[in-house]
Amino acid sequence: MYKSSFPKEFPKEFLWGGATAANQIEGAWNVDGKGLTTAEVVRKADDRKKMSMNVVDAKSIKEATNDLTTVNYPKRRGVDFYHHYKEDIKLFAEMGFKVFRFSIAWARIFPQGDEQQANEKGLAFYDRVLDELEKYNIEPLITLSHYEMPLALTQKQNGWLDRRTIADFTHYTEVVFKHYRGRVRYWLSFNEINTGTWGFHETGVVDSHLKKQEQENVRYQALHHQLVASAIATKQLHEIDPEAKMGCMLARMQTYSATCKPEDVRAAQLEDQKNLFFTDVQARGEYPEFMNRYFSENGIQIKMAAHDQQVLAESPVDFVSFSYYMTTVTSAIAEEEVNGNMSTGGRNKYLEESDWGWQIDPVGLRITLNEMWDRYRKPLFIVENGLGALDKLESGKIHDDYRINYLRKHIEQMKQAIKDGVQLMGYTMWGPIDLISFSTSEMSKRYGFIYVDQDDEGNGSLKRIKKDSFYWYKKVILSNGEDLA
Ligand code: BGP
Repeated sequence: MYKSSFPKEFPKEFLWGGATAANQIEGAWNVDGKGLTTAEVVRKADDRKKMSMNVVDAKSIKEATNDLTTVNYPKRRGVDFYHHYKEDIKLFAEMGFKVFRFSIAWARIFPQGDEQQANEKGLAFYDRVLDELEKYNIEPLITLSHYEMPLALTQKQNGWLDRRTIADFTHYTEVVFKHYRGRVRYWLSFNEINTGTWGFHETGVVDSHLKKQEQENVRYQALHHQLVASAIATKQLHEIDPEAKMGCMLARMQTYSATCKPEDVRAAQLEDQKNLFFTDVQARGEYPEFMNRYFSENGIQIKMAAHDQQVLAESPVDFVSFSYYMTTVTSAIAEEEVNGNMSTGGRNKYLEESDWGWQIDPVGLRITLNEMWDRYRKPLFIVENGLGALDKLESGKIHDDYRINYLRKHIEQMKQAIKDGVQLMGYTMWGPIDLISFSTSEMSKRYGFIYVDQDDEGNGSLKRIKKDSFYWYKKVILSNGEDLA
């Protein structure tokens, strides 16, 4: 009889851990030579249920650069990981982390983005972080660009819209690959690259004055430059550190069809294709035909250099990573919209929502994993998933059963997907320590196993407190995903 060789449980070497980003945890925005970043000029949201990420223009940047406080710009203060990293990594180690995902702030290494000489103090900070991780045998997973870049590059050349940014970025990547050679096995190029279709926070391009179609054109152009830069970085990494692996990173958002009407199913398929397009390029090395068609039918013209297609084809990524928070629904006719981390979409009446209106869909994770595995046949890595919630401190404790429930249900579905034959490398839940929210820059939207005493205005002792979920995740890791009770 035929016997399956696929594992029935989490593989022994499965990488359990947590994920963060420099601009949401580090703080220390103006010390040790660091330059100002694009994330640090985005004001916190006035309405916490709305995105604050796309209201940046020349005027707001000017206002931000004249304001040297952190009150309106919370990503400047983060949760001061810059000075608490030893304590925080010790807590991650206590939970048994096998991997810690964090990003390097490009502007710590190259404050203006285009210097020849790197800022030694910036390189030294991440050396200290790596020393600490090595002490506890925690594998680093580093994102090269997580929703920020040196602001100077926006001011000088409008961020990724300018082709010169490719050279600036690949100078930075060459320097960090050489400097950290042998110490980092897993790298990611651009965080949630697809969200560049939503503008400034990912591309560093000021385009709010443009009409919609022109904006779309500009964004896909900037993203083309990132796709090329990502392929060049992959090639560099393989040459500089042959043991190391490069992954791409997508905000994966499966789109369901609102009905079984074929027109609706087709509308959902197109949404899905537009989402997967980025991973198609990064994992398969070429622009898919459906996207070329979409560009030509929508008046989008992407300028490519003669050798770009070859560069993309030469260096596909080694593994495919993605964030997973929700699924959406679409139909040929627009429906009621709900919130989400990158886009809005139709409401799914079968699903519950988080306090921020994000639809919770654990089974969707199994579907996503199966589809991604079928499409790419490259190892998958879930590098973000989690629940942003309002936590209450009660006599020094946080009883966050809602978070445990959310994570448990998603991990159960991961296990199902592994049994379906999906090759899954690891899972880094988002925000193992409370941090500044990406979309609203508030502190009260908390994801962590570890509570940080800081409010939305930045008041608080920054004391770290273990939540109930801290002890739960420790058990999950210790039992390699078997004990989810
Ligand atoms: C992803 C981003 C993260 C992040 C997370 C949660 O889109 O990669 O940086 O913060 O979503 O989003 P939020 O902080 O807005 O709740």
